[in-house]
Amino acid sequence: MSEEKKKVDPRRTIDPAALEVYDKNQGEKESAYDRYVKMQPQCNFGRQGICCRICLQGPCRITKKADKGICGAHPYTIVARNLIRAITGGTSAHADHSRHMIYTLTEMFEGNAPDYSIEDNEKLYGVAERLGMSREGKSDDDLLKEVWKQAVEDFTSLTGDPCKWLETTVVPERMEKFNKCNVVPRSVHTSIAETMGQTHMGVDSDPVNLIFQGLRTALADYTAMHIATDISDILFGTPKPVTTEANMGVMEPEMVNIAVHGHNPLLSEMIVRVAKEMQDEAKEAGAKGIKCMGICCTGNEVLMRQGVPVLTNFLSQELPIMTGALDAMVVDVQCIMPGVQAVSECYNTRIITTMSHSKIPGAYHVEFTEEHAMEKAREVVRLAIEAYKERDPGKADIPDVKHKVTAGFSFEAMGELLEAVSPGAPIKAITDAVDSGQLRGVALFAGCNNLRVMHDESHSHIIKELAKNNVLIVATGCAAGTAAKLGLMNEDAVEKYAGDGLKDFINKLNDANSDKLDGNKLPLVFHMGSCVDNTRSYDLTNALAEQWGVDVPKVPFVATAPEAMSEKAVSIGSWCVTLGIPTHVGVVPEVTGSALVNGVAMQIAQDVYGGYFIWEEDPEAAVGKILNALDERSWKLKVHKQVAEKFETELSKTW
Ligand code: BF8
Ligand code: SF4
Repeated sequence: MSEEKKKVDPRRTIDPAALEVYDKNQGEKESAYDRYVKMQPQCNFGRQGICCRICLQGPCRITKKADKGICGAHPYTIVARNLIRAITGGTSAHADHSRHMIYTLTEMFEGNAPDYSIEDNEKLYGVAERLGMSREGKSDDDLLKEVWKQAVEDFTSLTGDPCKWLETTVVPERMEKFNKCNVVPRSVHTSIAETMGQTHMGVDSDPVNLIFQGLRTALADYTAMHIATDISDILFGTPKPVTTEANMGVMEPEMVNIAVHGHNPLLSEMIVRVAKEMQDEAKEAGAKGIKCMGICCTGNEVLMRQGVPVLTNFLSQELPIMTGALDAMVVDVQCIMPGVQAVSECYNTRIITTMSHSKIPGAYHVEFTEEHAMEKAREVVRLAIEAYKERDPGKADIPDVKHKVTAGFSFEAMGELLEAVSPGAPIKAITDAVDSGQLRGVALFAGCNNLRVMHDESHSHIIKELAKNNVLIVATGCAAGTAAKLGLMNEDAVEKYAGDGLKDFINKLNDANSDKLDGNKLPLVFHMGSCVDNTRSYDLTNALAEQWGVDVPKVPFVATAPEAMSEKAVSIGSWCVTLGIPTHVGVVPEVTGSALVNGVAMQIAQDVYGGYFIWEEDPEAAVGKILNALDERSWKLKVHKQVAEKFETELSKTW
């Protein structure tokens, strides 16, 4: 290959705002786009998962000459261990987030978190009821304490009892399957510790046993995520439809612009609240006011509950700083590129870290505490106002790109919308539409951005094509970020991209719900929240299974992570498969070095759990494979229903 051909173009995005900022700064300030090019070519051993660094004799790389590690580990052991350690990394990150939510409740009960309280009693009642707790004779605080106790138990138990959050959110057939396959997690922390122990040098070398432990850990991940979402809703409110805007054009040259970035809503919720109170302080500093906006999943959290505009998603997180108009970027945990600090030093942006275990050298640090949450939030906003005073107004150059966004579709909000067209059995609105052929199924867009593929392109292409083919689309995380930034999360996109069936389905919902939408209409892509909220979409899948009276592997529901990047995406994908969902990943993970492990992911998983992975990097080909997966399920469902009717028997439980 000639040198010329090997060159990678760093303009690896289709986001017009990102491209504009990148082009204006090219060569001067480095971003991930440039670093990706410098990193080429990347190591193929790592890419295939056949590099082992688990003990200090390594790295052991599998080659034709050396077909086993120094200890004798086969490639299948090395690949399986690497894979399940990635699942454990993701689970640990979600557990970190979820544990923080639980810890905040602990502090509340002890009177050490005065700024937090129960915001959504109905959600508390719903969660308690699901967990089998009676409300009788209990105050809300008592009930919350009981929920908290169960959450602590699900996190720490050493006994064989299944995690309650898992057991109570899946159809019984799934639990039977998990019990049979011995993948029921004892608790979140136990699963993490078990996997690290099991993958230590010289412990488990059986790839299937290792993978099953990985799946147990993935189910622990699901448990931790569901707990995090439930507690967030109880403390901050369950999202309802809300309309705002997205992409870098949401910054305003004469405002104090603050981006909240990361994942944890505990501080960002407070920042958004105090920013509303501190408008006068900003005005005294010469600004017109304060504008908060979000990046990554902290952004999704405050978008869903407070209608805070979306600034950008993961891959372009350094670029808003390069506009010269961003006064502060407040970060908590996860998916924060250390690179933001170096860029901020060329401008007037203050990077403010807020968590004791997530610091960046050179950044400001305002340590968040539950006890002084509002006070800390004020401190952060004040730093942003100070930065605004020093900003050179002539240098702010904001791309004129933004789109209307309607978000806020929690499982409960979806239920309310559907209830209006199908009273008493809301989910039937979807199952009927699939049964009649109006909808071809449901697809969840989840996951990140990854420079291995063009930023935002796979998301946007697959969304448009599935919509054209009448697939109902829900989204979370940075996939939802793409849809928001590129104008796919509003009513105009329905007109432009939806096939006739999907259009009719959405319009029927619009007509029945006009009172709830503040004069707006429903979007093409329904935003279900941050990555941790992927469990909301599983609640939807589970409700579909219950409505049809089948196990999840018969439900025409597909998950897709076209631009997956993080270990969290690996753990989410793994629980999706274990819970029975076909899961497309648009960036082939590091498993191809073992035909056995790859085969388990793509085929054996289907035989055992009903869910399976589809690796497909080409977005066009991915559309075909996703539609096939949906069609196969709808067809089987129809055939099984016809057989049950004809012979007056129960609906077959197999898939
Ligand atoms: O948890 S989608 S890049 S921000 S990991 Fe990260 Fe991926 Fe974005 Fe949210 Ni999820
Ligand atoms: Fe090599 Fe085995 Fe050590 Fe891995 S555990 S680095 S394969 S010797």
